[in-house]
Parts: sequence; C-alpha cells; structure tokens
Amino acid sequence: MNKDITIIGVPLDLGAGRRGVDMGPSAIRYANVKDRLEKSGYHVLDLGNLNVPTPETYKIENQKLKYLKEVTAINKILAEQVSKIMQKGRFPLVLGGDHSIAIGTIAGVSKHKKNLGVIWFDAHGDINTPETSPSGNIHGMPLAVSLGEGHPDLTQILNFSPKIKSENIVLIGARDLDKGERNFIKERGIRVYTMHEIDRLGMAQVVEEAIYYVTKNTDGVHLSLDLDGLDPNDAPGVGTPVTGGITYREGHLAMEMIAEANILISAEFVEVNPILDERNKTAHIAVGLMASALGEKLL
Ligand code: HAR
Ligand code: MN
Ligand code: MN
Ligand code: MN
Repeated sequence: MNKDITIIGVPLDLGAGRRGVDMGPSAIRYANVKDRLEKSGYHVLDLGNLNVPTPETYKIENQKLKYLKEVTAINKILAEQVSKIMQKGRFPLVLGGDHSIAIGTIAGVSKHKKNLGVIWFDAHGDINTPETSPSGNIHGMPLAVSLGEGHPDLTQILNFSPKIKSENIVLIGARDLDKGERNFIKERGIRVYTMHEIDRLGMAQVVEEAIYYVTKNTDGVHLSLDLDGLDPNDAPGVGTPVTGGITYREGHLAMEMIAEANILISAEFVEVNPILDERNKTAHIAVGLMASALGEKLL
C-alpha cells in the first residue's frame, strides 16, 4: 500500500439541491482525519481546499444542468490537481463536497490508468444524464459522465472520454434509483449490489464478489464513498438521506476487506452535511471508514 497520502478538500455544493455539504471538508478535518491516518503509519500532506464559488453569487442558467459552468470549472481544477498527485506517486484522498466532484477525481486518476476500477458506495446511482435527471443536480450524474454520457463540457474534462468502462465498476448500497438510471444500468449490464443483495448475501460476500469483479481487468481501483450509502440512523449528516441503508458495522467490514485486498489507488468521501448532522457524528464516521479502508487495525 502506498504510504503517502495527499488530501484535497472540495467545499462544493453547487452540484446538490441543498446547501451544507460545502462544509464537509471542514467537518472531516475537525474529526482529525490527518492524525488518524498518521497513526496507521501514513505520511499525510493536506493541500487545503480548492477555491469554490458560493451559490448565492451565481445564477442557474440551465435547469437540466444546474451550475454547469461552475461545476465544470471546479472539476477541471480538481482533475488537474489529482493528476499531479498521481504523477508524484502519491495517493489522492478527496474530501467533499457534493458527489459531482467524482467527475474531477476520476478524470485525474484515470489519466494515469488504462483500466480504472471503481467501487461506488451510495444510496443513489448517480448515473443520470441531463435527459433522465429528475432534478438537474449534477451530483446525480457523475457516474454517467465518467462513462462518457452527459454534457460534453463534463465528459471532456482533461480531453478524453470515457474515463472508465461499464464492466470495471460496481455499485454497493443502492436503494433509490430513478427510472432512467435503471435503464442505463440494464442497458450497460452494470454490476449493482442493492440493499436487497446486501440483506440476502451479507456484506462479506457482496464485498468479496465486488473486489473480485473490479480487479479482474483493471490496473487500480478508486473508492467513491457517498456517506448517504450508510443508514441515516448511523450517518444522519447527509443532504439526501434514504432509509434502510448500510449499517456502521457493515460499512467498516466493507472497508476492512478492501484494505486487506490492497487494491486502492485513490479515494473520495462525499456528501457530509454538518448542518444536518448530530455533533459531527457523520464526519467522524467518514474518518473511521477512511481509516479502515486504509488498513487501520483493531488489534
Ligand atoms: N437521483 C436523484 C437525482 O438525480 C438524487 C440524487 C441524490 N444525490 C446524491 N447523490 N446524494 O448520491 O437528482
Ligand atoms: Mn500529526
Ligand atoms: Mn452520490
Ligand atoms: Mn447518494
């Protein structure tokens, strides 16, 4: 495992329908992310936050792609920064921010990998296009964009598309998929473990299968973890909670198995919303999950 981590915060909420996730990076730092990872033997460099515009100073121009210009601009900068971190042989750890930042993170990582695998923990599919999105919020579109579907300003970040292939990604924890997202998933044959499969098979088997699947034909795996994948009882501080999610222990088990498999080359933790949280509980859980994913041991 790469022992050199570089943290970047992206205090963006323009991709979401609700304010508050812009404070995610601060909340995660307040939960001592750096010290926690250093205890596991990592060298952690925190680059601070990207400069992100405030929604109140911008107008929505296109209801089907809200704040497209601003979300594109910030993801371009993020993609370049992440690419530089990869270039230096370090492990990028990106703190959100809304999930639209996966567009930039995945662009920056996949620039260095021919066949990037992705494990996507989320209650949602985030695989809408402007045509299928019920909200026009770009945080519901990053997986589609990374697969080459969506507005060209987004798909063409770093001047190549697609960033990833349908057969190299796996979704875990889905329980709120829009009609268009279901069609997209079926048409492309994308591997999804919904809450139904997690209940049936158990998290251990799901993650075992998922790891096998995303490592088959890939040269590195990115973890994109949306805190709303967890159950809102455990992680209440998220913008779009959906009941019936992954428990605290299931989440940790998944992260521990991923660490054991030693497959990650990059990760992002997104959608922490301190305004809706209870005494920073969700940011603490995010940091705990990061530590587990990066090999923190219980014994
Ligand atoms: N699927 C819905 C949409 O596209 C809701 C997306 C919810 N957002 C997230 N992403 N937190 O995982 O608007
Ligand atoms: Mn320290
Ligand atoms: Mn998401
Ligand atoms: Mn989500």
